[in-house]
Amino acid sequence: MEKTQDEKRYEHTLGVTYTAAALAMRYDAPLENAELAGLLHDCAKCMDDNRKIAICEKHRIGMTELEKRNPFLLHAKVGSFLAMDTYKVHNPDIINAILNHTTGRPGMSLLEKIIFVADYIEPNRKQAPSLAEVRKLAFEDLDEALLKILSDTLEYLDASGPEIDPMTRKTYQYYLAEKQEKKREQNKEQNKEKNKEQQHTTEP
Ligand code: DGI
Ligand code: FE
Ligand code: FE
Repeated sequence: MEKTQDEKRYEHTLGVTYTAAALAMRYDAPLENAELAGLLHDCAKCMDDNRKIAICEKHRIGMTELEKRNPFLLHAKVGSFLAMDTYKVHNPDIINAILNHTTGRPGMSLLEKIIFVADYIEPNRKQAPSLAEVRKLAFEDLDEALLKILSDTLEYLDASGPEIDPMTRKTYQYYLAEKQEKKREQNKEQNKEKNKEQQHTTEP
């Protein structure tokens, strides 16, 4: 990575690698997979836009019109291809973590979530709003951190004007719905417990 990335991007890459390792320790994910996915996640980031498009065309990697208009989004797709083709990584979970690290996707694996979150909170990041809060949250509740990152990112994109990949919204909606569903289940359980207690106290 040192050879294919500028200094700042390489620092970011190392930051994501050890932050992903720390999160893997916290959430019991395979450490080496987290480190390797972190190291490779932006391997196509410093590549010229035309080159990213050319790689997609040559290897028949599908591009949406939105991706063609915003080729930086392709660094995730091209990165996952290079991880297999150049770096000979074939673990599908690692490949997916690289592929989905920018927009996320509904139903992410633990490793995908770890890379997505580590990418946002690693120590060299300075600008995102609520960074201190998200950093703390990441080690308390990974899904809450994921949701907060998605909502902050969408808010920032909505305010600053670039085109939004439908997948970014879809991911946010999915995890918001998942949280609401969890809450409903919890309330149901609590009500059941309450009813039981009431029955006990009203029994003769
Ligand atoms: O490659 P990195 O900078 O380390 O991080 P990344 O791959 O997560 O890209 C971060 C940027 O991507 C951030 O500025 C928000 C932006 N982004 C995320 N989803 C979308 C998006 N940009 C556009 N235009 N559309 C999206 O849907
Ligand atoms: Fe990236
Ligand atoms: Fe990154």
